[in-house]
Amino acid sequence: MTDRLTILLLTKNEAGNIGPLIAGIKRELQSAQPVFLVMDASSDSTAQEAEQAGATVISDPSPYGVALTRGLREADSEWVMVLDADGSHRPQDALKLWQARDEADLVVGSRFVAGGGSEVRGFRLWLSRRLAWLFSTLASLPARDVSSGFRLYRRALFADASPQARFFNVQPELLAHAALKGARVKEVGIYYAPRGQGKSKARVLRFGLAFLRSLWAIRRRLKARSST
Ligand SMILES: Nc1nc2c(ncn2[C@@H]2O[C@H](COP(=O)(O)OP(=O)(O)O)[C@@H](O)[C@H]2O)c(=O)[nH]1
Ligand SMILES: [Mg+2]
Repeated sequence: MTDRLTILLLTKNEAGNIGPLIAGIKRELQSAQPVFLVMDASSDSTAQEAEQAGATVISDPSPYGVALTRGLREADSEWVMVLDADGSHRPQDALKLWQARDEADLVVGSRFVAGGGSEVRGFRLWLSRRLAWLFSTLASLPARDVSSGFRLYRRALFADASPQARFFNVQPELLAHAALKGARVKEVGIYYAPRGQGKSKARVLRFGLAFLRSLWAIRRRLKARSST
């Protein structure tokens, strides 16, 4: 079967990173024969590089969260794997997520469980840990690394997700969607490397506030569910 797995990549100026990433995943996931879908918001040659590597490219200038939700709808395979296209997420970990899918509806690649780690230290790691702590204290989500963008989704349970989140705060919102649907969630350790070419698009203040807004909305939704 060739349409079992779609690799969904969100890109904003990842020329130099996207080609080697697709080649690496093809190698590691050879037996799954994945198809590649790229939601591209770039002004560089990312789209051409992705097409040359064999991906279908949809040009969409939307922010990350909006593009991710659209990608989950556009893919039509049983499973959709999403990972960053900047070299931070490694093809060998993609195989780990794929192999963990039995009896799961969502597999989350996590820096904060056994076998996981991060080469990126300092403020960004501190912030991810604080977010993980805040969400686990104030909203009981089914994974610890709430902001991780490395995931394998059983599409049938997520194609109808319509999170309000526009940025990276879409990650905890999709975990809340999983919780509300009773989806089975597994976390597996992944190693987070520094990005390859180019610059991060994260904006700490803007995205931090968006995460806090999501936290409150998620708390309300999960509480309303548990009191019914
Ligand atoms: N389609 C799309 N992709 C984006 C956007 N912002 C970031 N990305 C991609 O999302 C992934 C993670 O973004 P990145 O800048 O590395 O964020 P960081 O890892 O938090 O620093 C990368 O593959 C980016 O190219 C966006 O607005 N639209
Ligand atoms: Mg990155």
